[in-house]
Amino acid sequence: MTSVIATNRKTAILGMGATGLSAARFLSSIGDSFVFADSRSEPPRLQEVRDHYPDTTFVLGAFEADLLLNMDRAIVSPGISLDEPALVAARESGVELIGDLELFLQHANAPVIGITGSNGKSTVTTLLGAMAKASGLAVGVGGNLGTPMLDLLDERHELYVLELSSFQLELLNDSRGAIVALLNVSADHMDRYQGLQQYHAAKHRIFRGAGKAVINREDQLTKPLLSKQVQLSSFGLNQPDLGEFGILEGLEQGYLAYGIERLIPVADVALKGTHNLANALAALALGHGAGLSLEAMTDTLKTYKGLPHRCENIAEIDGVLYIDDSKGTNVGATEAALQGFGSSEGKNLILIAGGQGKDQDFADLQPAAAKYVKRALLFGEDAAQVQLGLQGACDTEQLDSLQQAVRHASEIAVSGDIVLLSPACASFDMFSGFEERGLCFQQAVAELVDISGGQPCS
Ligand code: UMA
Ligand code: ADP
Repeated sequence: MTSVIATNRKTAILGMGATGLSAARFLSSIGDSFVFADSRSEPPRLQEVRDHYPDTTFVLGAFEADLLLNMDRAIVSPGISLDEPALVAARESGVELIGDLELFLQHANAPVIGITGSNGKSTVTTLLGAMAKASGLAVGVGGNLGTPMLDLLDERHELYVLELSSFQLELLNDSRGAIVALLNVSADHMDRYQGLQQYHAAKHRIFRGAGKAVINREDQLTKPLLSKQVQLSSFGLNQPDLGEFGILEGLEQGYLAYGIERLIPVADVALKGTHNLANALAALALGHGAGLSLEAMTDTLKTYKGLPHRCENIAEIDGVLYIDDSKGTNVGATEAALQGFGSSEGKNLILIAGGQGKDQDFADLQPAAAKYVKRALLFGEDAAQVQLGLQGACDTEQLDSLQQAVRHASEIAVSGDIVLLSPACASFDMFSGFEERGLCFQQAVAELVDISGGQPCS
């Protein structure tokens, strides 16, 4: 932990989840006091937290509009909308609103890499973390991915790699010279934002005060509006110019390259799927910007297989491959999975999708569904919305549960097909998160293996 002097400002921590608790640990470690507030009257682990901070005031239940008016600042958890009347009133009366990211950047004593985008953040973050480790650096890896960033602060770290969500970026004003990436932008969290423009603006805050920025040259929405704002480099699946990362000699037989320098054959990259080549190139561009050796990075690409529930092969039964892409929680992610596994020789995918739709437009899946999906099996709260969006593109059917969808998929799939769970939706209507949903899929597939035989994938 960094040695810092307490500020003695009247601080409120809003939200008693992972972020709020990490902020409490951090403030306690520097001797700062704080007040906790949560809009739930009984947040989980309340008693344990009260016992841990016996002198702290807890304000529980719906936020009153004047909640923060006698505070100097509030540390706002990412799940809390800045449109909350209490936060609007606080801003108007000059109370400073910050996120854990601001606090982190104020206290980090090593270079910081920040990664955002609608999809691929966790993959690029963990891949880059592994590359940094392979380069011999003591690296802290976390953020939206899991370990809250304030828990990563450690004087021994030589580099930090952070996954950043649009929510975490909403309060960022200055990333203090961080190396940042915006991987791609497609609609997500439309239940929180007034439209794509507002979401896009939140993502673009990552460029404020950045030292270097990596963007996706095939996605215009990743380009900073003021391009002179920051030193730029780019990645893309097309041929790179000098100083850029890309692919030479085609996706099938080609190479990941830096300008005209071939770095590694596509075939040697352990991560599968076209979108993962883009992720690999983004990680190379960021690592290069941070001074990691190209050799250590390409070695990592040969072994790094990716995180669970992201296009993970589960089993092959009677020639049918079952893939768990439970982390495909928005239309952009599912579209990438359809493109990545669809066959150019005819429809080969049985898609399992549905859950909480987050006000997305599922018609955006139509072109890929029309090309690759034999039938879409839909379940969960917004199954009907997904069905409506796909109408005319492929056959669709609603099922009562994920287990039922898997069983039904096994009845209609023929050898050479792929059964793909890529829900394009959040999971919270039926599961505690995408992990539980993915495990439920895997369990249902394991039951099929027991009944029909087949091979679990290693
Ligand atoms: N709360 C309120 N009022 C509200 C909303 C929430 O009081 O209006 C309280 C809840 O009662 C709860 C606490 O705030 O006690 C939860 O805070 P939070 O929703 O900000 O969540 P944390 O537990 O702090 O977790 C957050 C991220 N969650 C969100 O952004 C919603 C976690 O990302 C992240 O791992 C964690 O910080 C550590 O950095 C999760 C996520 O779903 C995985 N992220 C979204 C995504 O990836 O799409 C953005
Ligand atoms: P995030 O952390 O942004 O949610 P992940 O790396 O966890 O991203 O991947 C989530 C899902 O997004 C994957 O399961 C896959 O369906 C899709 N995906 C991953 N990388 C990309 C990419 N570069 N472009 C589009 N979709 C992607």
